Amino acid sequence: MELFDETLHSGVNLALDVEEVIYREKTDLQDLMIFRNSQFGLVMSLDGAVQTTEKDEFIYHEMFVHVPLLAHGNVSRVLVIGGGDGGAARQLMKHRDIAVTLVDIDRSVIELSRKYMPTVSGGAFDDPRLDLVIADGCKFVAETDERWDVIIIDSTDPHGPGEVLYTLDFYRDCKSCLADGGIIITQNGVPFVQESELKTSYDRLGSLFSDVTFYLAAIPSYVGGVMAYGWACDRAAHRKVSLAILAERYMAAGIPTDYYTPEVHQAAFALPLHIQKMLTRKD
Ligand code: AG3
Repeated sequence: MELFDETLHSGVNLALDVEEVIYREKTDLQDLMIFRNSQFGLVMSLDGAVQTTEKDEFIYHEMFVHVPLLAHGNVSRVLVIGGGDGGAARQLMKHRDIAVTLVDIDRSVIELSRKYMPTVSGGAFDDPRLDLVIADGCKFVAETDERWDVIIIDSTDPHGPGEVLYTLDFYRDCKSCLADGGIIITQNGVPFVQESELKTSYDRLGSLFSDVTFYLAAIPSYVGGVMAYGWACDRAAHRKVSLAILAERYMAAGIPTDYYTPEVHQAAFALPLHIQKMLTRKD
């Protein structure tokens, strides 16, 4: 059987059985593959790195979306940068009274995800509350005059085309299109194997925002342990919302989930000491 061999991190490879290749294409922008694996179901990879799998995407996307939305408590507009598979968009559509702008650079990711992995986006791209923009996310945030309550940066890792989505300039432009009290959430890699990425994001976001931290979730197809989401805002109260209030908001929102609970939300911000020690700011 063919083996998918992810070589994203030096010295550690993730090998997945390829039961069937569903689609493979090298686009102008990236090398995309969709294949079937017995544990993860359908898997989408970009440039040799697992992006989304049918079986565990709910963990990644629920924590990406419901944590900032329920922490904030009054979100009406969300900007997603990347996220062309539609997984974050599907979670966002569970919330009432929401308008989403999704900006992805590669239309083929969206089309292929809709076609071959339809459960990931679950109809989000047909929802009138979603405004799809095919554009470079960096350019988009630099040029727009609009404002959003939450910005979700659902990027690839900081190598190749995704690298610009980790720069100080990009974070600064994102900040300038945040509404008052808004929150930015980033995909910040697996700290055990991507320590320098974590430190760099902490320094960059920390130079722009007063409340910067990370929260964690284990995504089985992202090798190396728990993954970190970056959290940046200027309103510390969002992070200190009580369990009772989170539970109230969760009930009121009426969102079906399989990973997220208010307790998991709170606990995700507890950082093990070795990760806290990575976060020493140099400014
Ligand atoms: N965003 C996260 C990709 C992380 C890849 N890292 C890895 N395989 N260890 C992908 C987009 C999902 N919506």
